[in-house]
Amino acid sequence: MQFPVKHTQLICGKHLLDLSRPVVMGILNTTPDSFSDGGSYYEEDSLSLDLVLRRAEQMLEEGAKIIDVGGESTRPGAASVSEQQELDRVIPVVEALVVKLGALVSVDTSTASVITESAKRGAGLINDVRALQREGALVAAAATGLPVCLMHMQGQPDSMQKNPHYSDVIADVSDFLRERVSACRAQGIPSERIILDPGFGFGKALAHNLALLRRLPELGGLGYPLLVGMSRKSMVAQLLNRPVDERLSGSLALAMLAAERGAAIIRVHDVAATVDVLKVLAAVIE
Ligand code: 7PJ
Repeated sequence: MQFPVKHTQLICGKHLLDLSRPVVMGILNTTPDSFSDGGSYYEEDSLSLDLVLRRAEQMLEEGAKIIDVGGESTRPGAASVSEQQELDRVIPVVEALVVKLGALVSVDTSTASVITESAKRGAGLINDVRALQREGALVAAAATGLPVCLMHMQGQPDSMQKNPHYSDVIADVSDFLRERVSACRAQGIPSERIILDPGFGFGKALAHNLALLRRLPELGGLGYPLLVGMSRKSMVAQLLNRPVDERLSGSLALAMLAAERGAAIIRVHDVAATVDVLKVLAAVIE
């Protein structure tokens, strides 16, 4: 089996991202209330750039190729952030990671101004759980010239897990992603700069998440690299009944299964362990 990615080299600003083998994206949340690593970089009540830098450096040493910086928690029930709060949290972090570590930084945002400002500070990838549907986001993303990750979500973060429903989850997700690809292309974003993500846990019951994982190759068939994020999510809890700090084995199993089914970018909290798993997989697949 080959990893079925059509575009194996993604130009992310100054970085060239090789996707001929699955790579790890390390999660760095600058929110005080994210469900897993939230608040870890706060001293008293303010975000410590020093702690953020140390964590990012560690993830890079462990083999992460991308650091995904987020300033808005999309966890169900999370406090909403203002545009200014998001800018204040994200932009200094993007700048520090670029200048001090030379990292390939992805910004997890739906906000036009955060997209624009992050790109100015050297971010290499736009990762939007709302697939550039917020006002101004698509135009802003197109203007950066950077690759974009378009994710599927049903509903809105505060209510999406209440009663997710699909007639056919694979068809619904692919139809949505295809529509967003068209919108991007119409705005001048070339297909070489598009990444797709089924959005595990975003308006999906366990059965939906499992179906999407099982049938991930069909989404790969759309012709774009796939990014997946299942790390420590509630699907692991539902399968294993574990609290958030005991979901490593489950997350690793899901990472392996996704990579084996063609995922190109695996978004995780536990970088070192996931990199090991992917090395083993690559050796077997060769
Ligand atoms: C995802 C994300 C994901 C992409 C989050 C969490 C929630 N971006 N941002 N895909 N999840 N592309 O990490 O649990 O699944 S935030």
